[in-house]
Amino acid sequence: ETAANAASAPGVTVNLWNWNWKSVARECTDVLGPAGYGSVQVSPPNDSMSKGGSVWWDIYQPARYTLTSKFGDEAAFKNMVDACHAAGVKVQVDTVINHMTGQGATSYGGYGFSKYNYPGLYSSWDFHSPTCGIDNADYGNNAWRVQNCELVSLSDLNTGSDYVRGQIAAYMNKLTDLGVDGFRIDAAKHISPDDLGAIKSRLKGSPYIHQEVIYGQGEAVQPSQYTGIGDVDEFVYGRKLKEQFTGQIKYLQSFGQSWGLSVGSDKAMVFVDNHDTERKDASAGDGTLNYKYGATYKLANVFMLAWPYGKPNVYSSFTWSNKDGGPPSANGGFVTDTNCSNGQWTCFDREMTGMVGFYNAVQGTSVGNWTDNGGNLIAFSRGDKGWVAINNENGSVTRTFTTGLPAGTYPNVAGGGSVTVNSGGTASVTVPAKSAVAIRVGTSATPSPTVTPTGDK
Ligand code: LM2
Ligand code: CA
Repeated sequence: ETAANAASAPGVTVNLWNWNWKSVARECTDVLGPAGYGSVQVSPPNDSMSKGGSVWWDIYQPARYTLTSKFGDEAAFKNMVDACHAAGVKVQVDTVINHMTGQGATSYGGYGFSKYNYPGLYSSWDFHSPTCGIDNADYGNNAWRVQNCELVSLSDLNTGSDYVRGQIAAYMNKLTDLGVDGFRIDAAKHISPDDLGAIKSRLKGSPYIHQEVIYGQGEAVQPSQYTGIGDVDEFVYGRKLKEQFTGQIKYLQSFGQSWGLSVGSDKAMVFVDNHDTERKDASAGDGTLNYKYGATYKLANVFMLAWPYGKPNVYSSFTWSNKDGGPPSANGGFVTDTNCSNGQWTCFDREMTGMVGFYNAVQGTSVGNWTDNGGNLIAFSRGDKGWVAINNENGSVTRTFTTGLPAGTYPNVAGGGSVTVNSGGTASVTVPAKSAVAIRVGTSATPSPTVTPTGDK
């Protein structure tokens, strides 16, 4: 990282996917800032095609760059950015710049458009033409078609054009002016690195950039082609964690780029799941764990925040049974406030707050004291700053572990209870089934309450 870039280093990112701006603001103040999350990633804030609340994916069909989305208007967006900054949390925006709509005629902001015609913004000549559709076979052998033809019939912007680059950069610079610190580039695989580099060169400041370039073995477009522009969303990471956490996690001792990850640790944004992968069939090779895996999902996230690889991105969104179904909404699809107690939202960010503190405390250390039980229990330390045990077994495990931490009593930041480390750095710990114990410096355990016998009644 250059000195200029260091200012926008994201820390632990949390993807509050499909949360409205008011709810993101409140979460920054009440939860994310106090927990030490470095940044929040929010959904596309621009005006989009509207399916009236029936689906989530209308937000991936931009109608124009005005900030009138189903998540709130520009004033609400600005309030959110300010609230997050006041809480010490940076803001990353999901930007959809490869394409416009493939269908629809009305937007959340009440703007009229048709495919290839967005009054005041783009007309038919701003799109790649003659038009073509990306075929599955193209991914294997034709980078040009992957980047110049239409992805699922979405009108493909001619990102080689000076005018189009100017409009996209103006949109992103407007976000920067509103205080935004970084961008996820949606469908980056479908924009040539040359075009994306040219757009980046027009951006103000030095925003943090991570690009959605989904790795596929032997494909014509590879994530490594984009690392000169910024970080890449590392899709192999979540696929591998799913394999291990539904198998034997002892193998994770050697987890790293040699496992076939598509980019190096310093270029990777990593995640257990995102909105696309959580919806893949459980049997799909490119699917991941998701919130429906319960304790196993949580353990994989504990591992992500404890193991030094890439920049972690925790995912927190709404619960679903229908893969297309939209988030809780009212009045024609406007997303309603996140409610963490009605079962409609996962609020998973709240389950990881202790591990965010762990991540922050162990930066700059390496893994030591690895141990496993030959199966589904692993433990390791991070220098003399933190130690974690992850028990993916169906039964509890009790052992004496070498933690590497100074003697003391530490609260378990991955769950409840506390651990007492003796002067030799060892501790006898019982790790319950499907749970984790994580301790770190900089915390102090509340002394165990003195148990007062109540006597017989
Ligand atoms: C992405 N990354 O590259 C997003 O992460 C992903 O969620 C988006 O697809 C995709 N690229 C385009 O931004 C989603 C969704 C698609 C949906 C599109 C556009 O997974 O199913 O496509 O958004 O809304 C839908 C229909 C599809 C139709 C298309 C265009 O499902 O059948 O294609 O709209 O009308 C004819
Ligand atoms: Ca394209």
